[in-house]
Parts: sequence; structure tokens; C-alpha cells
Amino acid sequence: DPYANDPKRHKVLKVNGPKPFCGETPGPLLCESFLTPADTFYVRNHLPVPEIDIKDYELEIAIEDDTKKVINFEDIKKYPKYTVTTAIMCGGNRRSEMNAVKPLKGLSWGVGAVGNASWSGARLTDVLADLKINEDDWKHVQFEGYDLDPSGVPYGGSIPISRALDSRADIILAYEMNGEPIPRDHGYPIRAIVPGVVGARNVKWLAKIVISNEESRSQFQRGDYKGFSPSVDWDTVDFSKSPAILDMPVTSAICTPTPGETVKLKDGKIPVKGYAWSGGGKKIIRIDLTVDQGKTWHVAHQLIDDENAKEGRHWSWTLWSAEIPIDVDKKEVEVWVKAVDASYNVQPESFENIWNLRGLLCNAYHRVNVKIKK
Ligand code: MTE
Ligand code: MO
Repeated sequence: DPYANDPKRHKVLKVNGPKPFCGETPGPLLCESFLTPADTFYVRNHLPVPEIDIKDYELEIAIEDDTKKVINFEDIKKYPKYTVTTAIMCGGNRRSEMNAVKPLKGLSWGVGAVGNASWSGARLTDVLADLKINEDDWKHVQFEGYDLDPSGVPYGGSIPISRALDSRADIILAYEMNGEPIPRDHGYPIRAIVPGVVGARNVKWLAKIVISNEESRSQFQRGDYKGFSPSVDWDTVDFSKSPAILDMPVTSAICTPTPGETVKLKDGKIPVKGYAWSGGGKKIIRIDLTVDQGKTWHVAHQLIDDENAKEGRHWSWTLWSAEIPIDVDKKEVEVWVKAVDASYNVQPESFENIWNLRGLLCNAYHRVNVKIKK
């Protein structure tokens, strides 16, 4: 069993796939803390977790096929230590809601394939500085992991060179998660953190960085994690025709109450809590909620985000809470939420018109049915 050496996982994680391990954080736990604890942070693996002895760890840095340097763990720690707090969200977060509209292929994630953590490590721009790379000469920076498929092909992903060389993109080669060494499941000992970008490019167990004119040849860059028109099916899909997902679109979710939960009215209101996030560093500026299909909207007044984040670098999620008045005669309501980001991007109303065969970018309004107790 190639998975026999996988680490033990926290029992609260809801398992969506055992081998490779994929487990999500339950909604109510998510909105309990601004920083998601490492042991309850969702896990999305595509392959067995590699076993890496820190004494033997090496990171190769190449320009195309030409290895420029090989550095070890101590070398990475010598660069100035930089900390960035960012959410990581799987491209398939909330897929189960899209699947409910029309079946698709993918793990059935609820709202918990996301977490927010503080990551510390060396800035990618510092590590690449001595290579004197000219942004105009190259197109992509590829990352490869130490996790291998049965034929020896590593997990991989890439990002555009302009992003990789922009120090304001806050990309780091992280060795700490929430102030502790990164746990095995989350990329021990070194992981690429690419804030604001789909989870898939945040390559764990980082083995190699390649400056290239090509995107990563990995299946996960070229043959997956892309969006398509709702009319594209498995007979007509052409993965070469769609760009790889980079920045994630604006989304939000209700974490409590959970679907079907019974809630007691307090002064004629129900408490609702959740998260919102937009990719590309866009700040969340407003959360709108309705319990009457949009006839009246309520704005969440308590928003917790990273107060120190600079304009265009709002990598953390926003936790919000609201108290919504409920008509006295109501026994049941459907709570809807939508978030608005700094570019006034808003979530689409329904999943029908954003449906795609892989169930990615599932950011329609989140709707939760709640029973009311007087
Ligand atoms: N990196 C490697 N090496 N192998 C992987 O399977 N999965 C990616 C990304 N980085 C993956 C990887 C995907 S799709 C996601 S959503 C995130 O890691 C999940 O990160 P987490 O498990 O730390 O939450
Ligand atoms: Mo993912």
C-alpha cells in the first residue's frame, strides 16, 4: 500500500477520499477562528505523502533543463524570514452544491475545502534574485513536488513569470504554518505559498522550481483545474482550449447554521456566521444576506479580516457574522449569502449557468435551509 506511510489525521476532518487522503473542515469549526489550526485544516492530496528527512531535503532550481543551483533546508532558512497570512482554497470547494444541479466528476466538497493560516519562509523573489532572471525572457515558473505517481511523475503546477517575480505577490517558500513546522500533510518541509491563487498551484513538498517558457506539463496544470462552458461535456471537452485557473473568483459561505439545522429565535432574529474570500488579493467589502429570496437584503455588520493587509493584497479570508430578523409566522427559511469584493465583483445567483464538468469555481450564492424554533 503506497499510502501506508501517510500521517494520522484529526478525526473531525470529513473524509471525501481516503487514498489519496482528502478531508475537509466542518463548517462550524471553520468560522471559529481567523487562523485555521493546522491539524483541522483541510487536506487535498493527489498522491501518497512523501517521507522526507530534513537532513536530506534538497530544492533544485533550474532554467529550462539547466540546473542553476541546489539548496537545502538550512540555505532556505538563511533568507530573510517573511510571514504572510493567506487563505488557501481548493478549486473544487463547494462542488457538492454544483453537483446537485447536474452531476459532474470530482470529490464532493462542502464549504470546508478552504482554510486561513499564517505561513513563514523565504520570499521567492529573494531565492531567485541571484539568477538575474529577466521577466521579458520567460513566461512561467513551474513547481514540482516530491510526491510521485506510480510511473514516477511528480505533482506539479506553474504560475506566470510576472506574478512569480512580483514581490507584492507575496509568494514564499514556506517552512512554517501558524508558527510551527509545516505538518507532513501540508507540505513538510517546504511548500510554495502563492496567495490569492487556486490551491492547486500552492505546491507542497517542493522539490524543484523551473523557469521556463512552458507551463508545467503536469496533468494538474494542463488537464485539470480549468473552467468550461456549461454546454461542454466529456465528449467535447478540449483542455488545451481553456487557461489554467489562477486567481479564484469571489465567494462566500454560511458556516453556521448548517443545512437543516434548527435555530432558536433570539429577539426575533437568527445568528448567521460564515466566511468570504476573493482571489487575487481583492478585499471583501460587503456581505449581503436574505431570507426572502432577495426581496429584502441585510448587510453583515461584523467583518473580521486582516487589518494590516495593503490594497490589492487581501490574501486572508473575511469572517463575518449577522443577525437576521425573521417573520414571526415563519417555521423555516432559506438563508442566502453573497459577497462583494473591492472590484465590485459579485457572486452569480445560481449554479445552473456556471456549471462545468469538473465542478470547479463553484461560487454561486450559498443557500442554507434553516428550521426556526420560537
Ligand atoms: N502539492 C502537491 N505536491 N501535491 C498535491 O496533491 N494538491 C494541491 C495543492 N498542492 C497538491 C499540492 C491542491 S489541489 C490543493 S487544493 C492544495 O494543495 C491543498 O493544500 P492542503 O492539503 O495543505 O490544504
Ligand atoms: Mo485543490
